[in-house]
Amino acid sequence: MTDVPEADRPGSSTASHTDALLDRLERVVGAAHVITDPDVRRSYEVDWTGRYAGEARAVIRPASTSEVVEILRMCHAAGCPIVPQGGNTGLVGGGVPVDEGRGAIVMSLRRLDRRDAVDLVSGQVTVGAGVTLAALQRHVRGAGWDFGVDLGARDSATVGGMIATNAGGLRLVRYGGMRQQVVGLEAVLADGRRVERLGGLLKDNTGYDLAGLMTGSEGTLAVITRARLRLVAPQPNRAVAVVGLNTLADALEVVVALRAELTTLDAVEVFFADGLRLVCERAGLRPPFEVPTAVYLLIETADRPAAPDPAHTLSEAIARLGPRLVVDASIVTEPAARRELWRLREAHTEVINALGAEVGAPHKLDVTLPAAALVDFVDRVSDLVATMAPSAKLFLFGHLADGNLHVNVLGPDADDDRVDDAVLRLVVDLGGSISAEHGIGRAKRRWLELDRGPVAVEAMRAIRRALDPRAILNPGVLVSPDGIAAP
Ligand code: FAD
Ligand code: 2HG
Ligand code: ZN
Repeated sequence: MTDVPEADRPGSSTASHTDALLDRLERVVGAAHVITDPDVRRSYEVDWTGRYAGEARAVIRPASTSEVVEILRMCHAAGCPIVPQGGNTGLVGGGVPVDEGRGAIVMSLRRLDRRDAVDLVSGQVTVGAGVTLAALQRHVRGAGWDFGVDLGARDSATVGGMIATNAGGLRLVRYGGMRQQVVGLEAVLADGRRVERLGGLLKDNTGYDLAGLMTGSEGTLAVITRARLRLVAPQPNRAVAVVGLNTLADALEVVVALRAELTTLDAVEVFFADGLRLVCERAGLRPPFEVPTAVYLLIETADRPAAPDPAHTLSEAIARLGPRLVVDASIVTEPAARRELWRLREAHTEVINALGAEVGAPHKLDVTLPAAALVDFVDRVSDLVATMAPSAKLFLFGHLADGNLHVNVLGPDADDDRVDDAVLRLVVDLGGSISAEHGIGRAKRRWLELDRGPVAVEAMRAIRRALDPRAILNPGVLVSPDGIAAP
């Protein structure tokens, strides 16, 4: 233990001691933005799936970088853990306080929602960490640009959270993930010192890439307060197809062929018959074909306004694949029809969560496999779950062009991770990654070393120790704080 002033330790013997830090924090952000009422705190304390929950000493809601600086200075001096939180849509339990044991404060960054004018010359924009993805999209589209990352949680997920998790999403095949969009950052270190590089320089070889390091750091290295983001040209000429296939191997053949043929591929998503059935039942959607198929691909192409008819180009490409591969296909261009097809894929997460509310929260395993191992993985993961947890339900879907599958298992208790262990070991054995896009959080910390090896994990720990020696930033997340002098 390092020297935490007695007066600032939560659970100290007198109530006034417990409140001293909160009193000082109230002077920084105003009493209305230090939330201690358990009913109001609750939505900040439970993760989106309901699998991870804890109790915060308070929720604090700063409105500016300078307030974040002051809060961190005080919490650092007091040795009080901070859990940074954006939209709380993360799926690995990294944004909620669980078993901290040190009275963590949740710092919600949502009020950092400033949007600067789009820089039309560079095609970049600077925004606050609390801006939601949907608000960012509206903002930049209004200025004739678009943002390269999109995901189903767009109405709540924030830019800060997306950078902290290095979110991937639905358009990675074309534009890359968050790391590829971040041109610069402003962030506040654990002790309240601010680092900033928001000039938007595309060429900038001046030492370690701090923005790159913060991207994917899951709130363990700094609190991200602002970001400079690269924008992309809008591609409004869109077509969406759902293609029915017999096997995953056929689907992979289709992906290879379409990638070679179409330069306009925006998304290539996969789902399976049982997931589609659940989505149709629970979200009231219509299946795309009269006769179900085993595997479905959702494909979107997007081009500039003057480009040739996208539906024609896509349907010709699908027709060339032939009946050996394609069992059925439906192609649409109208926005409402496109949204309807997209719902078949995007609704998977919410209907699985709704089922989870009845049978127990889903175990969400977001993994990447090398393309050559995907078919083997799907066969083996199905056998594995059927053998280890015969009454469990398994749903698979994901971003096929990226080799990224979302393995959702419903049935095992929240703290029974035997199936998780077996699935993640299989992933590593097949040369994959235990986290494709959601991060490690609390959910996968146990398996980080299995995936990355002891040397890489020790290097991560050393970086963490250097930037946050008192381990106040998200202590239970990503890499074990062992070896760090904990307050
Ligand atoms: P939170 O959940 O609040 O936090 C996530 C992590 O980031 C935590 O560790 C937190 O401590 C840290 N953090 C948050 N803000 C900051 C900050 N300002 N500074 C430092 N650390 C911070 N993810 C994908 O990658 N691809 C998808 O396609 C996708 N689809 C989704 C669909 C649905 C319906 C849902 C519910 C989730 C989906 N997600 C997806 C997961 C989630 O939306 C992303 O992980 C997202 O990036 C989280 O953003 P957030 O603002 O909600 O972060
Ligand atoms: C998606 O691709 C998200 O829809 C969520 O990454 C995945 O629910 C999941 O497992
Ligand atoms: Zn995903």
